[in-house]
Amino acid sequence: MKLCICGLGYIGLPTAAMFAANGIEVHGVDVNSQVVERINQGKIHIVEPGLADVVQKCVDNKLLCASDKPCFADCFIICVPTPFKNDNHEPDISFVETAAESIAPFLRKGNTIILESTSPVGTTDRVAEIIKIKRPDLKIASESSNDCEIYLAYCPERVLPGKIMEELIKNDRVIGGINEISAQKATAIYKNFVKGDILQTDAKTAEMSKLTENAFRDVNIAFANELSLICDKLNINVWKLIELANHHPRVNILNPGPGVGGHCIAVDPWFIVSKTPELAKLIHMARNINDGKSEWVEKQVKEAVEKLNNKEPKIACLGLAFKPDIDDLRESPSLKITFDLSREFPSAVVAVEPNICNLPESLKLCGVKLVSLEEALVADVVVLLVDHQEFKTIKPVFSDKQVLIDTRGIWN
Ligand code: SAJ
Repeated sequence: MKLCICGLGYIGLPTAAMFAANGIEVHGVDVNSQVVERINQGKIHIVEPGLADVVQKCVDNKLLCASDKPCFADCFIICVPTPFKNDNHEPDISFVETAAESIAPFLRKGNTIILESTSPVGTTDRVAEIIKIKRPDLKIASESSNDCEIYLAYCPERVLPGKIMEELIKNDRVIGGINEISAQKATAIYKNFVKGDILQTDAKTAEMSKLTENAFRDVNIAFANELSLICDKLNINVWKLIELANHHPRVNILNPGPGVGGHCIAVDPWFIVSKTPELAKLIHMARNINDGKSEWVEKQVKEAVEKLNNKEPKIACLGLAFKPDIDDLRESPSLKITFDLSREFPSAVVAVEPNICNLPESLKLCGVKLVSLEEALVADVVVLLVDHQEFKTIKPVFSDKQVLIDTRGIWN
């Protein structure tokens, strides 16, 4: 069997490597020529534990190669991004559409197409439409019958960044076929490395299931963030409260923080909201609560600085990544808070981020300095934004004049 995987990012590359490590010939496609070049040298362009070794071995064994164009294969997997179109959080599926168009000339009878990109409900149908237009000579899977020449299924990824290589193998997977035979064909392909259960359904339910999983986590975190505001008002430690409540056998509340970041939980719920705005009230509200939490933290810092009555206050922001122990700053609430504070208090902000060597340009331009933890801990206002291991393992003592704003509850 030969696979062609379109999109070699955070999901496409680990998936390509996993298939290749299981003896399947994989042809990866990416529009970024530097990414293609790096992979063909056996190197990787993202940080993910355990991935580099597997890619190196598979490239050496000639089971994995990359190119800017698709090729003939037995199965095509689409793992391209689905960002927002505009500030209204409308999903942009144009990369999926372009990928579908690009593989169309290479399709042959008996091929399977699998969409993995997180997508609004109906996107797999849209892929079917594109292929039908481009290849009228082939019978594409349709809902009404199992009689087809091209099989098409939706199979979302569920892996947690930082644990991708482990979770790709052990997590259960949902596979939604346009028709039953497509779900079966796609299942057979993932069985090459997935040890978890493979649960078959239709394409729309599988699309909605991916969005539901992330929206569920977003709503749970929003509940925790709302509790954190209420507890602040009532002078109750919210982390101790949640710990106690979670002792109930049917309660499992997540942790509050400075807001929700990353490319999944803060994004996917909007795909539900934009499809059914009049119905997705709770999901929409959760998004607003989580985004509002970052503004609340900024307000806390501003109030603390005002109270200091110091003409040259120093503010230290601890952590810039979107979650602990990674170097990923994408959609990070900590990065946004640090940026906003540096605009409000020019030359007053220093940052600590143990997982990066260089600050992003946006922060440098605002005069933010990357400093050591030791240097940061003497600032007038210390804002703990990410519960990195380096911070969790210490218990600093602050003077009466210093203010600590601990958004993760590790030094409270
Ligand atoms: N966060 C909190 N409190 C918590 C847990 C998380 O504030 O108790 C924040 C984090 O700090 C971070 C954000 O939420 O800013 C998201 O982090 P995360 O670890 O919850 O999730 P992601 O975005 O790294 O990965 C999620 C996972 N989805 C679920 O757990 C339902 C992962 O399994 C998905 O594959 C991934 O989204 C994806 O690609 O969709």
